[in-house]
Amino acid sequence: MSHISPVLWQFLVNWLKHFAIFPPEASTIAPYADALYFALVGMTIVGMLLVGTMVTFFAIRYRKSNHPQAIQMEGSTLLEATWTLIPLGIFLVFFVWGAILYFRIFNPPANSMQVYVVGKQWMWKAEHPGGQHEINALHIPVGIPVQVTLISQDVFHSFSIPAFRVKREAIPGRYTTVYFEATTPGKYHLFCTQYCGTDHSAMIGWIYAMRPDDYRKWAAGNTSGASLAQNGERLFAVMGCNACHAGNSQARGPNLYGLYNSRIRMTDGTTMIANDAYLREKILNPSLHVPAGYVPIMPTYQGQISEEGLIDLVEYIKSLDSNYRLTQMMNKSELNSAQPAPIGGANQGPGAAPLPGATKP
Ligand code: HEC
Ligand SMILES: [Cu+2]
Repeated sequence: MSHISPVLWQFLVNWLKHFAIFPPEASTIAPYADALYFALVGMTIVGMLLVGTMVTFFAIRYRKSNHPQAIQMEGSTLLEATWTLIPLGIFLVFFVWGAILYFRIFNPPANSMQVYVVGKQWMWKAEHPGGQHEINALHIPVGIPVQVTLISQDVFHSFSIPAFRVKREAIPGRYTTVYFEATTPGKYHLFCTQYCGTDHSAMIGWIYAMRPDDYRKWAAGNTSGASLAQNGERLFAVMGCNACHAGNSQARGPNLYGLYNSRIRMTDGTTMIANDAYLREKILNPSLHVPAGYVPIMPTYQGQISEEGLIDLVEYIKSLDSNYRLTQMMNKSELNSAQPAPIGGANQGPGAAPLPGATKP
């Protein structure tokens, strides 16, 4: 190989060594995604060899010198049924397999740790509910499911962590979520995989998957002093929301306590779940969906508040819900024990004093 330039050779060796095509499997779903991927590749290779061999074999066997006169064949139902039903069966196997994987990927456990990520030209801004802010970096604990709520402040971006086999669009004006559970501590690439302008290729960050203990230390040392909910509470007062949402009998707007994830009946008779998207939409476009029994007097805050501010407000309104608080506290107590406690069995930890009336969802 001496005729290859040594630089190129070094590059190739390094590239292969670091599995540039196949990043490490560092999340719980990575092996499942890879299994499906390799099965599809394997099946494609088998199909290619089968067809290729047959084409070559028949081309030689029935070449013109052997068979100068072509013979007209009529159809064979058995043959046609065979080559229809066998591939159909194979494709259905992959359909079901893919569907099962899809549900696994798109159904985060209810007690997932929440993180918000705002994409903008050209950076990723991550915000932890505890008030840790990061740019082009995201610290997470291993062994705990993490749900990232994504939004873009300008154009489409795509949040992709190859080592975790996850990718989700960050869309302007809409929350999307992606969830993963890291298995191996380490530093992994975060890419934007949607062309988003001049510096798209520089929109790269790092995921730091840490042992829960290390993560706790990092989180304690990097807090900005105020949690997102506390920032939100401040905004709630500054923007005058509490003038109408004070939660007392004179208030002109609905009480927001316990609102999160509840089912709201609208004036037009439909119902909606008060999820993150609903809360955000309500602040920007209040007259779009009006809860039954209220007059649409809430002003719009469009253009007066950044995506980060909206996240703070949403997180504040979420914190008014005792179920949400409880699940987030369960995560904290999981983090406090050196060994990640099994999901659902973690609410005996010191930080998880039971809330009055709180039930596990
Ligand atoms: C002028 C009074 C007023 C102000 C100020 C106001 N709201 Fe509202 N809000 C209302 C009313 C009335 C409703 C119910 C009717 C509607 O949806 O328009 C409502 C509905 C809501 C809802 C949906 C509640 C539900 O039960 O579905 C949310 C969430 C909300 N407001 C948040 C806010 C936030 C956050 C702010 C500040 C940025 C704010 N509001 C400012 C009056 C107000
Ligand atoms: Cu981008």
